[in-house]
Amino acid sequence: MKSGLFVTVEGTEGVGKTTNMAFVQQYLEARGINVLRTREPGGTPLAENIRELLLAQRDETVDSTAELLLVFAARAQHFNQVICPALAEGNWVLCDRFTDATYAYQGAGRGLDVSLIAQLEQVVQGPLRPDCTLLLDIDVSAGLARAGRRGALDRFETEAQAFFERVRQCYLSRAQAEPHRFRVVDAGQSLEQVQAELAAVLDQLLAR
Ligand code: Z5A
Repeated sequence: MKSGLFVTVEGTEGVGKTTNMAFVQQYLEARGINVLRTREPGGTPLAENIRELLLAQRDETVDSTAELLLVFAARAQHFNQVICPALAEGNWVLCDRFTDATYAYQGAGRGLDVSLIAQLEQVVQGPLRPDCTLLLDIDVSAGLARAGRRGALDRFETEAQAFFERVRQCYLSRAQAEPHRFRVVDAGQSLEQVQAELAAVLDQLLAR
């Protein structure tokens, strides 16, 4: 039985998820909330192994359906071993990417059938969805420029700009379709401005 709050953070390349996740965690903990910070793909030893398989550059073409099934295999392990128990204990779970990323990357990016993703979502998660999704949004070129300064690129980061445009549009249309769940933050602003917006959203969540 879930009693904590499930908060996810999403966005395209270079939006500053890692930077801002740390801020969100500190902000909540300073207000007395127990926060379990985790990420997808990953979050357990097995799921982290699957993450390595997914991100590694390789000569072999990765079949998109194989990629999708690996994403959900990692999610099943993480969801059942980590996310659900933490929520049941009353913790807030702060997760770096979740199933919205699958709709964005495997659905819009790779062009896989959205109904297949929805079926797998139902199999793995049942009715549980995030309570709040913080969507950090940035112009794709600006985000790629930021991400490019980090060094070696993983298998996703070598995709063409058009791929990330589709990913971004998918995130924005999901946010428009579910305004009660999503909070869209303009990640092209200065870090101080981004974090001021995030703090306002967190204050609303805390007041619930
Ligand atoms: N994936 C998938 O395909 N399907 C799925 O279902 C899931 C995932 C769950 C790994 O994810 C890949 O998995 C991902 C999709 C796929 N594709 N890729 N790549 P990831 O989340 O681990 O990887 P990431 O997207 O690279 O996230 P990241 O490491 O958190 O990067 P980031 O969002 O760009 O954050 P950052 O490193 O904090 O920021 C980037 C740089 O910008 C850094 O130098 C910051 O100092 C700087 N920055 C941040 N904010 C600002 C502001 N406001 N101003 C100026 N500079 C800033």
